Amino acid sequence: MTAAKTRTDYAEYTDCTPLLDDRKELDRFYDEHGYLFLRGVLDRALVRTAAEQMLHGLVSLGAADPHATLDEFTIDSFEAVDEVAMHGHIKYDEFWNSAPTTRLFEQIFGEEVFVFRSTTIRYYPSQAGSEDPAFSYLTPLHQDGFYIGPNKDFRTVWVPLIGTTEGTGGVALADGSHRHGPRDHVVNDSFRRFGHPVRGIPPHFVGEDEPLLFSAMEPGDVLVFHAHMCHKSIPNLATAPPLMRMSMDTRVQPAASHRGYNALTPWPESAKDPSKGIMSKITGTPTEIE
Ligand SMILES: O=C(O)CCC(=O)C(=O)O
Repeated sequence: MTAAKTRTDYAEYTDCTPLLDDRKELDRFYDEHGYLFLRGVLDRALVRTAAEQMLHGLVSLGAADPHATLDEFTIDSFEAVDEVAMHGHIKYDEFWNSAPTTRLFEQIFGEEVFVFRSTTIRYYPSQAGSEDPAFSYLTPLHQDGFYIGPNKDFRTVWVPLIGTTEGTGGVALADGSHRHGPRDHVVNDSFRRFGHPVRGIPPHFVGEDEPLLFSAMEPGDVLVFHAHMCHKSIPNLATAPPLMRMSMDTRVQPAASHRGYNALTPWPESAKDPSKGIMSKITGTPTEIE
């Protein structure tokens, strides 16, 4: 069995901000490494608004103290909060499709883009002091392209709403792992979506030459990665202070590309539709419930 990695085992993401105005170098880095880490490029006021909307949602649903502030608040449990109701509080489509965000996405892609209607919102409290930590909502190693399609020319866009630290965790990327294309995913009972076990990549399927990367991020930073990038959640085990991890992620693709189920279906709609198998909720491919 492979031992769990400690935080210090992660190398840092490379800061690609200086490449943003250099089309050739930006594309060269993305082709080689499968990601772009850009610092301070999103409109901070818009990020702050989304963070406040998330806090407001948590207060409205009784999960956070009404006097809470973004700098110090926490909640008891991610799973106890009604995730579908939370989606009604966060105006992420306005955020993703705002003029400054669109300009940035077009600069990254070098062409007009379409932002998926499905966004995942994450408000994870620290489980550092918990006697029985439950992380089944976190993602094991996987490629978004395994779940999402049919076209694989989308990129995942991952945005922290408040600062992330080594303690609060976030997302770890296996550097350059997109270059080998799709990998086998096996059923993993500790990874559940909509209450069902779903597939992930066993850690030994990722090579020594694909080191896991992770860096703390600030509001305004963005991480963009390839549909075949192997990546996984890093749990929130923050102490002193036990800060929340608050982030959201969506997928963005060239405007002219085919639009699959995930591109066109808001998350709450797919989560509520009992007629679809778990895979079709995520991918739009009508396969069996696992
Ligand atoms: O934010 C996380 O914990 C994981 C993100 C992820 O797996 C994804 O964006 O596909």
